Amino acid sequence: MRSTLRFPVAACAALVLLLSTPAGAALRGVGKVVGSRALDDGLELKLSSGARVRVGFVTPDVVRVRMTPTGRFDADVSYAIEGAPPRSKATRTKQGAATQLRSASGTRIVVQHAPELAISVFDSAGRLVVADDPARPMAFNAADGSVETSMRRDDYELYYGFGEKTFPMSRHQQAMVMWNADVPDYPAGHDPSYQAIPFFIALHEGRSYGLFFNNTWRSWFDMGKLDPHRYSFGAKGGELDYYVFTGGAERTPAGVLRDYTALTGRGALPPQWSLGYHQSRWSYMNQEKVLDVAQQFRRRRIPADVLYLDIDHMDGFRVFTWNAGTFPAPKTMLDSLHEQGFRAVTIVDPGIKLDPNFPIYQSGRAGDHFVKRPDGSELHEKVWPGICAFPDFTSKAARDWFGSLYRSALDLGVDGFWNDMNEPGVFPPDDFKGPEIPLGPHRTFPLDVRHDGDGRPGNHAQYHNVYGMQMARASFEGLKKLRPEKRPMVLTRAGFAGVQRYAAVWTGDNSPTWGSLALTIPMLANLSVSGVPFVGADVGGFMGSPSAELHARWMQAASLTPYFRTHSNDVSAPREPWAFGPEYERINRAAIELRYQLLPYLYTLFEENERTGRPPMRPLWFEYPADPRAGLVEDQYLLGADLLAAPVLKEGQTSREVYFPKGAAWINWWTGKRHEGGATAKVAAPLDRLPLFIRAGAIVPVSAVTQHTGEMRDAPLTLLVARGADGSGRVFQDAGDGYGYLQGQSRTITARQQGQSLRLEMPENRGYQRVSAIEFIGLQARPPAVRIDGQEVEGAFDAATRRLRVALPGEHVKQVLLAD
Ligand code: MIG
Repeated sequence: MRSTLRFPVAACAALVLLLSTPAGAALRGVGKVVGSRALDDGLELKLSSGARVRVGFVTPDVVRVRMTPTGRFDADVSYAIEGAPPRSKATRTKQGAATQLRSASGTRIVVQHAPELAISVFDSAGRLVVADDPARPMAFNAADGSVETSMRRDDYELYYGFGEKTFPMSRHQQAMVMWNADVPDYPAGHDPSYQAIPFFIALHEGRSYGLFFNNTWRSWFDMGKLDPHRYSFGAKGGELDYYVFTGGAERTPAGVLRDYTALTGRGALPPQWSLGYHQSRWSYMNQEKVLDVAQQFRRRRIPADVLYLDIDHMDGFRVFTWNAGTFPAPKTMLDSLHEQGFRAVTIVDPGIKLDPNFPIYQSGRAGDHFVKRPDGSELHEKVWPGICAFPDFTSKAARDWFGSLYRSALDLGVDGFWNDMNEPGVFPPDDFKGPEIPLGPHRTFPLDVRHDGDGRPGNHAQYHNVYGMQMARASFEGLKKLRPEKRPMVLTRAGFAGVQRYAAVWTGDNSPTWGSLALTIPMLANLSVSGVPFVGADVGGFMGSPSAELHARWMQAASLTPYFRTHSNDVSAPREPWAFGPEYERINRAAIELRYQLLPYLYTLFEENERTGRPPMRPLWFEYPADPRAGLVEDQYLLGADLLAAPVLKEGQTSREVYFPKGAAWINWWTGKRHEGGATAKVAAPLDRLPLFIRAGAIVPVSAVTQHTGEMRDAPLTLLVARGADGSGRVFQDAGDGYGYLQGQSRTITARQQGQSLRLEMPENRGYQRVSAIEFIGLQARPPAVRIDGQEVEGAFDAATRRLRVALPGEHVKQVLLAD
């Protein structure tokens, strides 16, 4: 009775509101269910407002909700997802004014039909996952196309992910906007940022779920900022289309990310060289300088794999050209780099110079590949080359055309590519009168320009957020077509959900400040749990010149981040590892050497990522969701499950507090000292050392230091065995490039320690790094005897580091025993 009374009143009020306020002001609830139709995977509902909702299962543990204000659903295609999302069978039961949908795993959706539609999701153990907030039902504004919804929030629920955000580790009680923006010199808290990924992982009482709002329009999340008892999200257009990842029975963050990346894709294994050290600056101005930098690395014995050519290598900033004055012989230069074991990456911007004599402009125009204004004229905006036209990367034809342009660079020998300015970011026009403000509308395309949308034409407001990701896709797919036997190396600044399928991501123009260094951990860790494994920040801070100390600490902090590149702007002081004098050269070399030692481990983590979605760089809570203190740690990160890095992030510090997550014990990499989990300790952090810990029980491969990855094949490998708990480890090895590994051309070494025994399984070695030694760390004292397959051997014990090193006679060894 109450509901039938209420409904007309609400409807009248809405009508009055619609009539009496300007168009665009009225947000109205979807109303109650007035009709429903069974679907294999769930239900389609007709709402009293005219909206329609579909709710059902994608997989038994993943729920999808779609709401269209118009009553018509869009074609089910999305840039975030390859192909159509799967559907999974639902069993329906009617329960009074509600319908219950049950999946094969026992996950349940309860759909309440009246007084207003309300959806809640329960996991297979019957625990509530998410529930619509009845006080703020799913709603839309028919006049401006916006959509939104709200969920009830527990006061202690934390949220992570959201792509690239400058907020603290947990984003509870933060409000965020998804709108890719060029934001040089961004301070903490500046939002939006270069990348929009409308996905988060929630964590409460040790259990997780994930939510992905698959909408490319300008969107927003309020995670309890306005009202701590609810969170809300919405967008300026499109459907309210979201997925809830329950995380299965375990409800772990890893389970959530597995399911999210099963939907939006995983980063394919990168070429091994791209995990080495990258040295960049804006710009190495001529080929002599590039070769000089390369030679210095080799002469000074500082490992490095990649050098970068920023915009000045081009002829008047025309993409895919070379400045004939400063780079007269790019092929000779690239050949010389390759001989020294270097790879080269060139920058590729989206803007194509409006120059009737520029063949790439001509072919783009002839092929009709450029973004257009509503009147059909080519969009012209100013960027580095001057006035430019811009490929419409939401058109397959334009992507194919742009991808084919990489041929000339590949033929010369360029190894990888760097997509910049693809938010897209543009300069204000010459006649711009307005104030030049950050995030001003003049910094990107006008919202009414047209995009193909792969056959679903729309304006820039709809496709802005995928422009950069589709540029990365054009690059990736073009490279794959041109060099099918190689893994493409693409780096992108802008992106959207699913960008991990195409590119590595760096966090743009950060600042040379201690605060900016500290921000790299929550930024990169949250990007990682947003499904993007290959992430890094410019070492030293892009926007100027760091002190020698800040730079050295930044090198250490970044040395175990997945993408490790030093880069700086055009007015900053030189920043090669030797630029700060001999003492800092030694310190910086040590940071890079540590990176090269751990490359086999990092590579194995990338292989794991491709199979499971678990990122190489992990926030502490990701591995320790049940430890409430782990959830807010901002200044430490895990590399895989086994290494804990606690970089120094403050000036002048030579020791720091480290929190050891509960559920494991940790052994100091440098001293062998053991720390119990669930406690904090002060540890030494001299200027030349990254505080680093290995999990007791872990087994981690460590390579001899090489000068670049091309030398690694011949470098011996040590298995570092962290004592103090049982456990296991694996090492994935393959050719380091190409796709043979998908056909079984690889091997996985496994090792397991149980009590005093270490068991090894080393499949036949078809030309990979050879395991030549075992090193035990975390020993209390020198063990009385060591036996390899029953034979007593001598080990070398270092009392200072409590490490025992045992050489292996060969890879046939099955067991190493530490006798009591
Ligand atoms: O307007 O290519 O973030 O890494 O060095 C600046 C010059 C354009 C911004 C990138 C930065 C790059 C710079 N670019």
